Amino acid sequence: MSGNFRPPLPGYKPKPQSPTSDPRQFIRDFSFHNCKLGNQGFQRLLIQVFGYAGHGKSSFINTCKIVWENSSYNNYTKASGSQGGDTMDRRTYQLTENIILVDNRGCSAMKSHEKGEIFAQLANLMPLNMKVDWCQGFKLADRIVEAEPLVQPSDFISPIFVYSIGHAPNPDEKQELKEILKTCREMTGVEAIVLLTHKSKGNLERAEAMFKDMGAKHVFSLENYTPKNQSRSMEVHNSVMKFLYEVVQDAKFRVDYTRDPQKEMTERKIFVLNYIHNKGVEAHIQKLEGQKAAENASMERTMRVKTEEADKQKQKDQKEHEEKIRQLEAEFERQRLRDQFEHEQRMEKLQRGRKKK
Ligand SMILES: Nc1nc2c(ncn2[C@@H]2O[C@H](COP(=O)(O)OP(=O)(O)O)[C@@H](O)[C@H]2O)c(=O)[nH]1
Ligand SMILES: [Mg+2]
Repeated sequence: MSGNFRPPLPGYKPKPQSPTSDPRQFIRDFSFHNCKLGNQGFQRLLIQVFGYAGHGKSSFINTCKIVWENSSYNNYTKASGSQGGDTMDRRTYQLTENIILVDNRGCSAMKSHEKGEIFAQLANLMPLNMKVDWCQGFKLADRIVEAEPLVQPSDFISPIFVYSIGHAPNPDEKQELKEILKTCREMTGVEAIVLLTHKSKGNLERAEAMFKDMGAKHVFSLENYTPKNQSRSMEVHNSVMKFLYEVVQDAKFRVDYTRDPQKEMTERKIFVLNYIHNKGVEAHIQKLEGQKAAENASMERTMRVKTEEADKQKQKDQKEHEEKIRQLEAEFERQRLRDQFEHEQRMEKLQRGRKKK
């Protein structure tokens, strides 16, 4: 257990934090110290925002900050103005004394090594406020080990998967989304909360049904504040407050039971290292199978070329043979005609000789 563990003092009564109190106050006053069993070693609640690049993670954190600070539009996260999104590092944004929003680096297509990176960030195995470089296999495992002194088991993770409904996933992408949510659940022990952005850009009902179908328990949706959409909206404020309230309530509920942050961190590390290892083995097998398939294809090509050449040669031989036969037949015919002519000549000469006699 972490050295930060603080059991409740004798006679200590947690501050009343009933879900019926004012949501803003409930969120602001939230502290793991006020949980039924004390903080059990947890200090900060990390709202871990993850997902594909360009789906609105940084804009969502901006939106949360704007709503929480009740400020006018401010690009706290330097969210890109372009469609692709451009967050290359893992940055933290303080919401309250004990709640931190984490803007993780996303990726455009979840190639297997990039998925390892996503899960390493989500498991909080990568340092905060540092650049995230994508790398594969052992390099990622090495970086996880190097980062050990920089990461805090006392950080409690709430995974938030951000997805733009402006994007209609094809069956392969749906399968991938399912796998990401499943892996997140297996690794953190909780369902990721799904946050749908670009609310007015697609079919909201269909997107909600799709994620519910994939096992998501909580699906929120909103239109983020962006440079093009800065005007204050009651709907956005209500959505963000509802979202934050749900996240905090869920964290509190989970820490009201016996927990061990250090053990959980170790388990997450083992999970990610196994994930990286298995993906490495899969990639190696795929590579070998690819090489075998290429060799087979090359052998088939060679065989095909040889067969074609043999067929061509056979056809050529056949043609030459036929030509020879034709020449022989022609020669034979000529010879026959010559013989016949000579025979007729001889017969004529014989008859002429008989007549003279
Ligand atoms: N219309 C609309 N645009 C959004 C929304 N969220 C983000 N954007 C835009 O989408 C682009 C990518 O957003 P960004 O937050 O940088 O994505 P990230 O890569 O996931 O952090 C930017 O141009 C944003 O202005 C949204 O809810 N609605
Ligand atoms: Mg970003």
